[in-house]
Amino acid sequence: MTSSFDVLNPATEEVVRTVPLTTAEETDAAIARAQAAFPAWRDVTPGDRARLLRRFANAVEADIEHLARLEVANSGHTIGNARWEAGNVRDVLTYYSAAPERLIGKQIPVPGGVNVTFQEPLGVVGVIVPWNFPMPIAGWGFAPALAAGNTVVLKPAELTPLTAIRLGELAREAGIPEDVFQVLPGKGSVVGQRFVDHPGVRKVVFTGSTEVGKQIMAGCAAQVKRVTLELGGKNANIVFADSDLEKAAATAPYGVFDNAGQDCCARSLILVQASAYDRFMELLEPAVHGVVVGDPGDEKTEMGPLISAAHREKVASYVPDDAPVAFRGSAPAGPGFWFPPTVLTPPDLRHPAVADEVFGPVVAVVPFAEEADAVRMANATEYGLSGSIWTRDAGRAFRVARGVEAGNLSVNSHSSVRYWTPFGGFKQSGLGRELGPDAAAAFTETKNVFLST
Ligand code: TAP
Repeated sequence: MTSSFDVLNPATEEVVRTVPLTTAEETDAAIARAQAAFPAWRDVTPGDRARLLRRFANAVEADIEHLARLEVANSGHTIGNARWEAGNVRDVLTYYSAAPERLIGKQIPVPGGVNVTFQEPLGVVGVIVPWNFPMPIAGWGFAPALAAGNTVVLKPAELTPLTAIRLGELAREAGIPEDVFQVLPGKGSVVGQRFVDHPGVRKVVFTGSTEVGKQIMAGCAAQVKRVTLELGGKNANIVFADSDLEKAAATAPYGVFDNAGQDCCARSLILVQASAYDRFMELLEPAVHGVVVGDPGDEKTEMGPLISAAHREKVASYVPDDAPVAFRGSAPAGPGFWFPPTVLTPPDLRHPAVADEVFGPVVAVVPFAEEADAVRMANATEYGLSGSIWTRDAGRAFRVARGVEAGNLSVNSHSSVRYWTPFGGFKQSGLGRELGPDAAAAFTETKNVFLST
C-alpha cells in the first residue's frame, strides 16, 4: 500500500504538504517506462533535444519566484539563496542545452582504415539528491544526463521533495516526454536502493553522506554500474597573516554559516596564522553577532533554521555544556529547528568539531605556525572537497592550493560552485566530477568503430 510523508516547514514545524511515497513496485514500473522511452529520446535530433532543454530552462525562469518560495517553505532556505538555487537550475539547463550539438566523436586515421568514435547515451540514469540543496543538485544530475540522450528517474530527499516535484511538472510543460524525466519522491532505502539494484538503471548519480555513498558504490559494483558520487566535506578556510584580515573575518561567517552550515563545502575549520590569530578573532566576533538569523522568507535574513529536529540534535552534540565556545550569535526560540551560529576554539585538534563534518552552524578556529603546518592540518581528514586560502602572496596561494588535497579551492573568496567549471571531491568526498564542460560526456560511453579501407 502506498504510504505518505508529511513535509514540514523547518521554520514553523507546520505541515506544508503530504506527499505519497513511491513504493519499490512503483519504482520498478517507472524504471521500465524510462527504459521504454529511451530509444525515442536517444533518437531525437540534437537540435530538437537542445530546443527542449532551452524550453525547460525558460519554464524554470518563469517559475523562479514560485520555486524559491516553495524551497523557503520546505527547506528553510533564505529567500535570496532559494532564488539563486532556482536560477542555477535554469542556468545549468541552458548551459547543457548546448551539449547535444557538441557531443561529437573523433575520426582517427589508422593503418588500413579509419576509426570513428561516437558518444552514445547510457540508457536510464538514476539521480539521488540530498535535502541540503534540493534544486541545484538535482539539476547538476538531470540536465547533462538528459542532454546526452539518457532518460532520468530522480529521487529527491524524503524531507525535501517539493521543488523536485515542481521541476518535473515544468519539464512536462516544456514538452519533455513524461517518461523521459520522472520524479519519484520516497525513501532512500526503497526508491534509491532500487536505482542501485535494478539492472535497467545504467548509472547512478548520488549526492549525500559518505556513509551511504560507500553502500551505493558497493551496490553498483555488483553490476559494474556507472556511478558518480558527491559526498561529505571537512573544508579548511586558511587565513595567513599577510591577508586582508578585515575581509577574511567579515566573510568567514558566510563561508560556514550560509544555508545554516548544511553545505558540503562549508568552511567549518578556520586555520589562522598564529601571529594574526588575536586580531582575526577580534574582527570575527562582531561579524558572527551580525549574522541575521530568523524568518527565511524575510529579505534581510541571512541564516534560516536547520532541516529537522533530529538534525538539530546531531549538531547540538558538538556543543555540549562544557564546549570551548568563544562566542555565539543569536537564533529565535521556536517553534522551528533553530541553532545559533557558534564559534569554538578547541585546544585539542582531536576535538570532534575539528575532525567531523558537523553540517550545521558550528565552526572551529585553530591557530597554525607555518605554511606547511596549515597544509598538513587542512589535509588531516579523509574528506577532500573544498577550501579557501586567504593571502596577498600569489605564489603562496598557488603553493597552498596545490598542496591541499581537495577538488574545489578558492583564493580570497569562499565561492565553490560555478557551473562552467568542474565540481567534485578528492579522497572520500566523492568520485567523478559534475558541472563544467565535461559533465555531459560522463553520461555517455565511447563507441569506437573501425572502417577498413
Ligand atoms: P544521505 O542520508 O546520504 O541521503 C542522501 C540521499 O540518499 C537521500 O535522497 C536519501 O534518501 C538517499 N538514501 C539514503 N539511503 C539510501 C540507500 N540505501 N540507497 C539509496 N539512496 C539512499 O545524506 P543527507 O543527510 O541527505 O545529506 C547530507 C550529506 O550530503 C552530507 O554528508 C553532505 O556533505 C553531503 N552532500 C554532499 C554534496 C557534494 S556535492 N559533495 C552536496 C550536498 C550534500 P532519504 O531522503 O529517504 O534518506
